[in-house]
Amino acid sequence: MAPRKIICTVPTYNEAENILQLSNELLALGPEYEVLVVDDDSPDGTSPLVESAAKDEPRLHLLCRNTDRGRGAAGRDGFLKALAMGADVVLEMDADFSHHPRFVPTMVARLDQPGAEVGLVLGSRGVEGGSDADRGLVRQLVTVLANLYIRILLGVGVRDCNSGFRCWRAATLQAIRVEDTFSKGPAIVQELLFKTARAGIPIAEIPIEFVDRVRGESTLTLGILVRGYTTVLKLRWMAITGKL
Ligand SMILES: Nc1nc2c(ncn2[C@@H]2O[C@H](COP(=O)(O)OP(=O)(O)O)[C@@H](O)[C@H]2O)c(=O)[nH]1
Ligand SMILES: [Mg+2]
Repeated sequence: MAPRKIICTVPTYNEAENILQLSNELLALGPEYEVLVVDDDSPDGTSPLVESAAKDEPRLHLLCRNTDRGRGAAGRDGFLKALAMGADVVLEMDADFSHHPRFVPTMVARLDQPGAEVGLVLGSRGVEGGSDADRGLVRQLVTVLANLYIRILLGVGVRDCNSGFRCWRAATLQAIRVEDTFSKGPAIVQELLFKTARAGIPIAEIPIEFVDRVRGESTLTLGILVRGYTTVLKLRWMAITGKL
């Protein structure tokens, strides 16, 4: 197989307790792996921590952002930088070990599988062998309904529409014009999924075991969740009116 560059992009906000261990585990997957941390100048000093570790590790990179804070904007900038660095494959994942590095090689390998070529691989809780964090019944119901809502509204066939653990062929990010991404928050996950499906690019799902974060705090709030669901409506509307 031709040598290639696999860049794992990790958006961070206050992940000083997780980021170095995560990047070490990712870099240990093989010499073709690089890590790009996209930090929004976290008050807990995530950026200086990564900057200092990167001095001794040429495969570790930091993109520190000072304006336009948000999971979506950071995700977009991470993708753009990874493309500019010459990545062939780009991963996106959370810093909190909810998305475990041990699943990454299987996701990357799925891109190489012979047969119908896929352009995006999802780390999925919704396919056989995958599992979600141990949550109460209400949370599980919300997840099922949210996936149903997105699948119906956006007409995408995948089981885990909200997974932020993804492996992209660089060509897919270019084809969907990732530079035009407008979601500032976590709704970027649905926006890019929709754009990929609409472009007719085949998507595969690989089962993962999703666990809740152990260290640090989630930035997810009810407000962010609701905004995400209105973005899904907006995406549908844009598609209907030909603005997408
Ligand atoms: N750069 C950046 N990263 C963020 C922001 N908000 C969340 N993140 C990161 O995005 C990932 C997912 O966020 P998390 O708080 O774990 O959300 P949850 O998994 O939905 O509870 C984590 O790696 C966070 O550090 C942000 O505003 N900017
Ligand atoms: Mg998380």
